[in-house]
Amino acid sequence: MRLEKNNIEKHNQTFGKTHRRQLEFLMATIPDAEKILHKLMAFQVAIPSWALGTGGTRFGRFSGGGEPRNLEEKIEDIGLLHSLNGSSGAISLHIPWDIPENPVRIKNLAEQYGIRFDAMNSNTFQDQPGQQYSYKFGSLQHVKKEVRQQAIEHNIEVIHHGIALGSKSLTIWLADGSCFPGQLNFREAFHHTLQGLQEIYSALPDDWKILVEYKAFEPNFYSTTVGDWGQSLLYSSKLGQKAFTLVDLGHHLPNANIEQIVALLLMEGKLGGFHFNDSKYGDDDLTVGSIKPYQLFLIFNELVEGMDARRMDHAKDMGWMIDASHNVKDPLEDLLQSVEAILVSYAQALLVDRVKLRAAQQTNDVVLAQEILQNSFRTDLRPLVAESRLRVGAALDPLGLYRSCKIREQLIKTRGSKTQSSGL
Ligand code: RM4
Ligand code: MN
Ligand code: MN
Repeated sequence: MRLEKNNIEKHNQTFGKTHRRQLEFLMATIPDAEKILHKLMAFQVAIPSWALGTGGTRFGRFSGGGEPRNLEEKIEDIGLLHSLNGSSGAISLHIPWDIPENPVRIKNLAEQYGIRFDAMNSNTFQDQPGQQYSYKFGSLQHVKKEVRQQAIEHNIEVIHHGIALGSKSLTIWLADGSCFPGQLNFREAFHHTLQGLQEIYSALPDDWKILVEYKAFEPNFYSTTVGDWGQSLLYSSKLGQKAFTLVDLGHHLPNANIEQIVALLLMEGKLGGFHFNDSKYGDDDLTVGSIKPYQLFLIFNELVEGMDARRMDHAKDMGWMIDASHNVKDPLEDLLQSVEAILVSYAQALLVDRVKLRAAQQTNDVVLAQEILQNSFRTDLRPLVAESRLRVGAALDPLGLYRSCKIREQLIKTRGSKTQSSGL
């Protein structure tokens, strides 16, 4: 289904007066408000094709109704999100969960919704029907050459799917590792993995990037072969200029200082992509900003600072994606909340007075430095984010409009109450 333009216009008219009152104050008190607005309008966050249905844990999955049954319906759902918030104009595909059987048709369909293809994701963490060798003991790290070769070929096939769709990057997340001491020779596992990545790298078109994602644990619980940002940086440095590290917020050990990791990776020119989610414990994949919004702001603060230092384009020079699992919420509502949290934190980071912060740092004024950061974090910039939506023709209150239009009910009517999407 599509959201009619006049539905959005009516909604924006109804809430326009209150919005203008709230906005006026911000515009009058923030000198750079217009600049921030333009950056917000340009910012797009990719939606993963595997997160449009209900997710689950290994204990169960409680599917909702109206889930997309194929790639076309997933694109339709992202189209809905994008028309509501104007910031979800990209999709990230996981192969083989979402193989585009007819890439030309899929590409055209996405274009109709204003959606482009962000990073492609390979999958060597599950065995697929008909697959010759098992990944039970890893893929690129595997002790057997034929298993490694199969994983390499899969990744090259994913690159080819991506080329047909106009994607420009490949994200590799490996579940490789070991569950028990003694199971693996760490150096050998590293070398096999590096060799595999090098072969994949050599199949990469010149204008592509390869993003090496790390994760501390799960599904392996003793060691992970790309376990942290140091290991990922080692691989991406050895691979070359087209290789970067990808940070997924849920992939660290508890209390890791992710903002510092981000700052140093940017300093090295090696941060290429980002997966947003939130967590209390590990890779919980909860709604962005739902547990630790201050940490999200601090991370954005370093992203803005570090990208500006390298004169990077915030919207174009990084792969931004949500990587969450929606186990108890309507996936589309959850995604709307996540995108909102991302934009609010981004706006707050743009608000930080960098000149004053630098002066406070240089005089060791710890108190003032904290005040500067917290002043930005505690400023309610939601009206500015809403204004950026208004200016691109999206809704002032995407979640409110989603509910008042009864979108989920309509999706259930057309797709049925017992559908299940491919994905996690
Ligand atoms: C992993 C990781 C990857 C994602 C898979 C589904 O934990 O976050 O990015 O593709 O989950
Ligand atoms: Mn991820
Ligand atoms: Mn994850």
